[in-house]
This record gives sequence, structure tokens and C-alpha cells, in this order.
Amino acid sequence: MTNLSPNQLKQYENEGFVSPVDIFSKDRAKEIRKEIEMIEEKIPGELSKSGRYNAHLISPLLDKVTHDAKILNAVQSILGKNILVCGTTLFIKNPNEKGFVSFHQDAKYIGLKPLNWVTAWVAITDSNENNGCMRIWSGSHKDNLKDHDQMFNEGNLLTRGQTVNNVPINETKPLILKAGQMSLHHPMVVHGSDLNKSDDRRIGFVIQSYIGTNVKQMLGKNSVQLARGVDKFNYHKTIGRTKSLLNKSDLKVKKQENDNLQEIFYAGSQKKGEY
Ligand SMILES: O=C(O)CCC(=O)C(=O)O
Repeated sequence: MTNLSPNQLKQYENEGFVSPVDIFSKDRAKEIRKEIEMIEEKIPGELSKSGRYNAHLISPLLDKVTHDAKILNAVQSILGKNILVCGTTLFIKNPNEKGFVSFHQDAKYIGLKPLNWVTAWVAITDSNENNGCMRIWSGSHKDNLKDHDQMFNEGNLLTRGQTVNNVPINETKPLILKAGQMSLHHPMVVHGSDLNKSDDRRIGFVIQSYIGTNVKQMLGKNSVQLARGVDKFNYHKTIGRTKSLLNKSDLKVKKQENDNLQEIFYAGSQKKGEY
């Protein structure tokens, strides 16, 4: 089943994103936030720096979001019926911290080819211009890959501070989402986000990304879960879904996956750090 409307598909084609798409209720978003914060409290550091990747492997509620039928119906409209999950990222911006995301293209550093993949940004809290929502350079996915500087700058939530310079801000659009809504964005579209100036956290849970079964990881290894359909290509190792919160063996799998990811994110870079 596919469910993006012709207008939403046109928006994706013309602008490189679809937003907003309703997924779940505010109350459900609150429950998910509670589970995230419970993990942060029980195992400090588990969801920060390189730990912010693949939280769906240790959190049953984030696992459910990752495999949510509504999200997959929308993703299927773009990728077709055979869909894998190849990772997730928590983008959390706390108030009074300097967190931001420099303008970049995901296709520049994620290593997935061909570009038959899409990223779902799911709002666990409201996300708006005051708390640093994503901004997208509309239509920029139609250009080639752009040069990115590696800035390694303080507060940048990207591993290497990958940055496209001279983005025309007046051609960027804020993706304003209520908790429980999502946006989908194209691997080539230039996007970033500014500081959180509010007095609450901004939490985005990002499935980064849903990939077609024909997509390979060119920069290293990353495991996948089958989200929908069949995988006739078997390019990747598969991992199971979590059955319980903070299960010990799931924590180990997450750690291994995130170590592999560091290799991918720092491929070709002289400088390494932990992020
Ligand atoms: O959460 C943000 O502000 C940026 C997220 C991002 O860069 C992405 O989802 O690709």
C-alpha cells in the first residue's frame, strides 16, 4: 500500500522533501519521549555522541516507530515495495546548548548507492523555528553533489561538521512539525538546522535511512532490518528487532553497529573523533 498523494509526490520531486505528514498522536509522542528519557537516566551516555545512532535496537517504542505501517506506506510511495531499514539517529538539541547542524547533503557521506533511499525525520517534540527545526534548500537535490568543508566546529551535531557554504537562506524552507508528524527528505537535498532557542528539548528521531533492497553500502558495513517486502539482493547482514527495553544482547549489537558506523562516517577523513 502506498499513500503519498500526487501533490505530496510532486513536492518531493520538485523540492526534495515532503512535509508535514501525520503519523501518530501527541500522546504517543510523549510516551516515546518518556522511553528515550528513561534510557538516558538508566544508562547515562547511551544515547549521546556515537550512542545516538540505532536507538531502535534497544528501545521497543523506537523500534515500533521504525517499522510503523503509516511511515512505511509513505516511504513505499517513493522507494517501491521492498524496503530495508539501515539505521536510525536521534537528533536531540537541548536548550542552552550550542547544538546545530551545518548545511549538508546526506549522499555526500552516508555511502549508500544507488540513491534509492529516503530519510524520515519524525518529530518526538514539536519542531519549529524557535527550537531549531530543519531547514531545506528547496530544489537543491536536482544539482550535483556539492563541495563540503569539514569544519569539526563546536556544537555541530554532524560527525565531521560537513558544510556546504553559501547556501541562499531565502531559498530554504523551515520544516515545521508538530510532535507525531514527520518529513521525508531526498539524499541529495541540502539541509541543516539552527540553534534551539526555546527552554525545552527538541527531539527528532530520524530513520536514516530507509533504503531499497538494491542499495549497497560503499564505505563499510552496515546491517539492516527488513521493513517490508522481500530482499532478493542480500547485500547486507540482517539484524533482529528488539524484544525488550535495554536488553543486554541488544545493547551489544547496537555498540557493534555504531563502531561500524564510525568507520563509514570517517572514511577518507584524516581526523577522527567520537561523535
Ligand atoms: O535534526 C536536524 O536538525 C538535522 C537532521 C539531519 O541532518 C538529517 O536528518 O539528515
